[in-house]
Amino acid sequence: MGTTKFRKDYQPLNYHISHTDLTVELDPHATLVTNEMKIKRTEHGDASTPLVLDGKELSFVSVAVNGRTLNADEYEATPDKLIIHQMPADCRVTVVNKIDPTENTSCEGLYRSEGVYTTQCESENFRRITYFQDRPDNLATFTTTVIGDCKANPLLLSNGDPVRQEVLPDGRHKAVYHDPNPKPSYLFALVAGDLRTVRDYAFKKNGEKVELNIHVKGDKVAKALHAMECLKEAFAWDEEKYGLPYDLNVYNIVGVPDFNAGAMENKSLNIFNDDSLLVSPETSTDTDYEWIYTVVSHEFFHNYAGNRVTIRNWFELALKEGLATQKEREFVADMLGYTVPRIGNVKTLRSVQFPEDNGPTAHPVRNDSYENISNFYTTTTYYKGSELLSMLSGLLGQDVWRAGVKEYFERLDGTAATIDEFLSVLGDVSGRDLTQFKRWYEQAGTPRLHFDEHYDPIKQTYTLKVKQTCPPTPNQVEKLPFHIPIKMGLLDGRGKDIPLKLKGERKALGTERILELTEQEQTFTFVGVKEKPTASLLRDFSAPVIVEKSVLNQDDLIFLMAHDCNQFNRWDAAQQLHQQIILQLVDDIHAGKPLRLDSRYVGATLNVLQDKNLPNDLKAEILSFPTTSELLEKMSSFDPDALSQAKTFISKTLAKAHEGEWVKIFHECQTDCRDTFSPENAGKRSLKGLALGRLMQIGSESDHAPYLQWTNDQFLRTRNMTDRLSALGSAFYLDRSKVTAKTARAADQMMDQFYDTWKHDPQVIDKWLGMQAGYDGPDTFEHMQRMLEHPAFDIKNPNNVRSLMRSFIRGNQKHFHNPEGKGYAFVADFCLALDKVNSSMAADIAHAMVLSNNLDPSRAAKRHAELHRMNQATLSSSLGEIVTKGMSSYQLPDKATTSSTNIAASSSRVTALLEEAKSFVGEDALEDFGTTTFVPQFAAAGKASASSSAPQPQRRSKRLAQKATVH
Ligand code: HT7
Ligand code: ZN
Repeated sequence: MGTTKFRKDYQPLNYHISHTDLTVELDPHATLVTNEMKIKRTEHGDASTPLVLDGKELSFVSVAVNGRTLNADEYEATPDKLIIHQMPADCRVTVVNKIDPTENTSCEGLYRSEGVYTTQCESENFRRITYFQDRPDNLATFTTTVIGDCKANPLLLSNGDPVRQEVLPDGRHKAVYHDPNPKPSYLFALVAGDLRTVRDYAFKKNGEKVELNIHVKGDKVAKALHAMECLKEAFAWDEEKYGLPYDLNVYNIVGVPDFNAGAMENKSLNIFNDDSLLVSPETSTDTDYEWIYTVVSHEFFHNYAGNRVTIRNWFELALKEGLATQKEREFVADMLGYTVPRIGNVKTLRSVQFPEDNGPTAHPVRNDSYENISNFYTTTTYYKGSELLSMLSGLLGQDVWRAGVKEYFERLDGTAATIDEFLSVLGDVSGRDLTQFKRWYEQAGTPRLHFDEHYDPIKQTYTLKVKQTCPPTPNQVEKLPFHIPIKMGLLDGRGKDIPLKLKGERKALGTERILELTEQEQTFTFVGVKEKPTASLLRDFSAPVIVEKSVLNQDDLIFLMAHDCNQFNRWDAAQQLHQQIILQLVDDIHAGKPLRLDSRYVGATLNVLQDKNLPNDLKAEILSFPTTSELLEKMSSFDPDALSQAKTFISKTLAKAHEGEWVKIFHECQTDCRDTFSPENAGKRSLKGLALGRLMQIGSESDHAPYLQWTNDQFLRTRNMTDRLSALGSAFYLDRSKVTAKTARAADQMMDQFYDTWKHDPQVIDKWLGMQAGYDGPDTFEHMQRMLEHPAFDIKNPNNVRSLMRSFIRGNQKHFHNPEGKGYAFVADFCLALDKVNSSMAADIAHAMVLSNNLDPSRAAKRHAELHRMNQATLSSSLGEIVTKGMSSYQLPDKATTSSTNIAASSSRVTALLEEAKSFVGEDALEDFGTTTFVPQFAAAGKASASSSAPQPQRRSKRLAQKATVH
């Protein structure tokens, strides 16, 4: 385990590296790095202060100061540190070292991916390339010379604008780049390889032209066109909405197949995981298309949020990540619609971030301590961080919010900023005191709300009492009240919003407003309320809270599901209802009672199915059940088998009850242009996929139903990957012990055929691996073992690992939580092997393994035993930290109080946050295939909305409407 670092211990730099001249002579096994730094002592150091440079696994060659090579007694060099004892106040330090990019399988520092040299330096991996003050507050300009073989590496790239290119006499060539914007080392990037370029241009408002390049392997060029369109949209949007024009002449994106995350925002040279960049209708789902909007824009928005204004230290990580995520969400809403992507965000919060906030590794959005920074890329940092900014935007109003953000970038341009500074600028611009709001950054844990209501028909008043609490989290027992915005409305008996006038106000302020809860307990009294209303609270999920006590009974939920003008709350009412019904069924299973569904519930879902005004994608979301992860966290006795049984029962019963409607939908939602992406087509395919999944529930019981045939036909005939996968999943995810032999055979045949057709395309094969991970049969573990040994699976490829293993843990909970602990043992063995290859990915998988918060004592003991076994081995520090935290959450049975409180979740790491959703395939797909299978269950994005009331995709401006060219 590393040592703990504390925010309070931050020390400013003793020396400042202001410029770096870096020469990288590429060689597969012995790349030579020459790093000449201009260094000045700051006011914090003196003549006796040594210069301490970070390194990691470097082969030191030499060091010189002002051109004089130092003697061995003048410095200390190890693979991980370089210390120079006597430093002049102002000098040039030249360090030479060697690295081996081919043997580097960590996907950190400089490594090779499919023969292409590439880098990943965030957080602390520039030190894997050369010795440096590898911390975000050392801002330096960079001139980078890349030297490589002309044939193998015709394209040489680094940050900034190209300065010159030259062919050398020995068959190599060199390219020089200069980045004029001082930047921290984590934003450094270098790429060299044989890549083709998709080129286009964007124009700033002032008429300046910017070259946009996407560089990929030759056979992938066509798949990069959608990303180019997204980039152009993001480029124009940021200048239009926030007044932030791009600041260099070139913007490069490179796609590589081996990458630990979704993408990286290196200044003017973004590096992307192929899977977050490349799409085609034949090989990609609608969610993949939507995902590209998310990731491309996220990285683009970092150009200001993190690059122009960076962060003082890693404790401030949420400053840049929260902001990039918040802007990406605004952008996606403008491009694809608001409600359904918002639903995706909330599912992620509830399935992953809330458990994390509830466990032993819970941390405030602005963390105060950490051991391993790479374990700090959590859903709390990104998604809760972004929620805080959405709340601010709601409280200040969008115009003031945007003006405040712009002012922040202007005032702090070229500096390494803090969350305090950000809030102070927003406070200045808005004139609001944000002192209490800052507690959201300082206090971990998810606040709980208790609502009570009282209607007085005589006085015609409606009183809403709200109480907030927040459970203790590590090192934070007492919590002060949060500033919680509660967006709300009140519905009359016909489902119309009534005017809202609080006691003491002169007139009603519209029919929707934000109540600001700032006390522990507060009462809001509305006057002039002529009938008892139904409260629609926390519209659009206006604050990341858990409602522990609601004012709504099942009739109210059914009413809101049908009438709430806030589409998000229609979905949320349905989710609460599904959840209550499912958890009741689980109780009935435990009590041995016969299972049945309440006719009001069956009727309410029929109404949704038949509602002509609901957009297809939203309909599919409303009719889908909460995720298994979310439900497992809420079960009083943890029982994935019973939960699976209850979910199967409910979806089969509803399918039978509404068979005719589902059949109608299946036919109505056939898309005309089946192979293209558009929000409208995506909505249709989403609902059609759900229809097929539900119908196959019926079809799997009898060989006479036509649905297996429909599934087969759709699978064989479609040219669209969403349709192909929804057909495949509808058959493959069925519980093998319950289906006819014909269905099982057909499912296996489709899987084999899918592999044969697509084995040349790694992106599609990742989908196949993800589906294999959802297999539900008596031989699941043998099946998973076969997959690990399959030629399609390579442990060195992070996408393969995520597709197979994370999908198994997250999407196949029934088998992952096998009562004998086989799932935990299987994952533990895998993590031990992976740790030797890629420790960040090993930590990521282990993180998923320890996430669940609510295991029964027997499973908790089995998981603990596996973590203990892992801990006996020599682990990397990142995996070690997760394992130790996972173990710390376990209390020995004699100390345990109840099954739900003795085990706390451990979820400190989401290495591949942006990528996470992409590989998720699993059990939830069983009944919700069309909707949830490829919706990012654990990441920010959701499905596009085809809603007519949702903002429509912006028209592409003429100046961006030209076609990309290939070079
Ligand atoms: N800022 C980037 C984070 C990132 C990362 C973190 C840990 C390990 C590998 C990584 N690759 C990229 C990505 C982003 O948030 O945009
Ligand atoms: Zn980011």
